[in-house]
Amino acid sequence: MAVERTLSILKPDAVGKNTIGKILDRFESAGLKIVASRMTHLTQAEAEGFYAVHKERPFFGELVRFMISGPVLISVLEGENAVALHRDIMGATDPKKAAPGTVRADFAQSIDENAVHGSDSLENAKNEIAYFFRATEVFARTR
Ligand code: RTP
Ligand code: MG
Repeated sequence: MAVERTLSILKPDAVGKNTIGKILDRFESAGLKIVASRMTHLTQAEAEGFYAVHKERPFFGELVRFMISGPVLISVLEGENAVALHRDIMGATDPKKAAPGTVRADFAQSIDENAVHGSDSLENAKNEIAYFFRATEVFARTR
């Protein structure tokens, strides 16, 4: 397996419920390293651009409104098989269908407010990381 990087966003519900540390602990405990991280409050244009792939879907307006409803914590996670590993830790999109012990089962309320975003492919991860971080803001972890 190869070392990969993936983009993780702790969404406004997770930040609002003061569960940043508990969720990041799941990622670190699984062996993923945080190699970049920033708290920000997304603008409407940033959220629309980030989720542009969904712009024709009926939930797009609600998704963007939710994503700009409060600050988010955007991180780059690095590790073996990071894209799929992070998705496994997150659990299914709908928390009612998410496996026990996953972040969405334990911290999310609904399919609309589901605590965390994770890149769904290596190619999308590269694009999503570049959307939010300059190369100089992502750090090698050598110790
Ligand atoms: P994410 O992109 O946020 O990591 O979530 P995901 O891959 O698990 O799900 P995706 O299909 O990419 O959908 C993005 C976000 O849109 C909302 N959604 N609502 N009401 C619905 O049927 C529906 N489907 C998706 C969710 O908040 C989802 O995280
Ligand atoms: Mg997605």
